[in-house]
Amino acid sequence: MTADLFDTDESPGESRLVLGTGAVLLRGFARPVAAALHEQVAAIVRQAPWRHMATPGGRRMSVANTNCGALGWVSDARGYRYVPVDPSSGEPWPTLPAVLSALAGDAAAEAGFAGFVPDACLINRYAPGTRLSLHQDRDERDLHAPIVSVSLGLSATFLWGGMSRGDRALRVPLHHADVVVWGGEDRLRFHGVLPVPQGEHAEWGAARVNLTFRKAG
Ligand code: MD6
Ligand code: FE
Repeated sequence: MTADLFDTDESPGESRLVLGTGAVLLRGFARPVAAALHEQVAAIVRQAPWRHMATPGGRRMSVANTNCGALGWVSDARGYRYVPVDPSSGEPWPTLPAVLSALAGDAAAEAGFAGFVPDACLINRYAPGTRLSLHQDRDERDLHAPIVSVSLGLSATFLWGGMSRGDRALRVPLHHADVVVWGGEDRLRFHGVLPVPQGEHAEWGAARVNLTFRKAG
């Protein structure tokens, strides 16, 4: 299958693309709260600024990130894990704003995961040219909870792979305000992001920002 299959003009309004038994892309789902998300992310970044964490192998991650919520995802020489305190400041991560947790809960319910209450929101920022290589998300304690992923700013191509790293990956364009929810049988799918194309977004500038909501603890 090719990306072109999905790369249609679906506006106006929303549509959904089923990616698996436990995974769905909700096009434009975050649009009603997009301006509020921009304000809230700006406030979070004032408290817990963007940083480039070190990989366990000692390289600098090209994606910049920060967190909000009771737990934040960090990477360093000791590995990947969730911690309650921002290692850069020694302070707790900024609290998860209500507009963010409501969006995550609504999207999860829309995808069939009622009652999702995230305790962690990882916020990734991709400058043009930045990519995220194929990986699985398995640092969360409870792999039964889904993950809700909100794309903001510049568009990018999402790689939606299989259960093994070598499985062929589907290329799915993700645009501003798109939300992907996945859990269940699809929770451990390999996934990644191709290098983000150059561009300028009216609200977010030359960046793609991705929020992933998890139940980490
Ligand atoms: C991104 N997202 O879209 C990277 N992981 O920028 C992820 O790595 C991711 O979107 C788990 C669940 C949803 C995701
Ligand atoms: Fe991931």
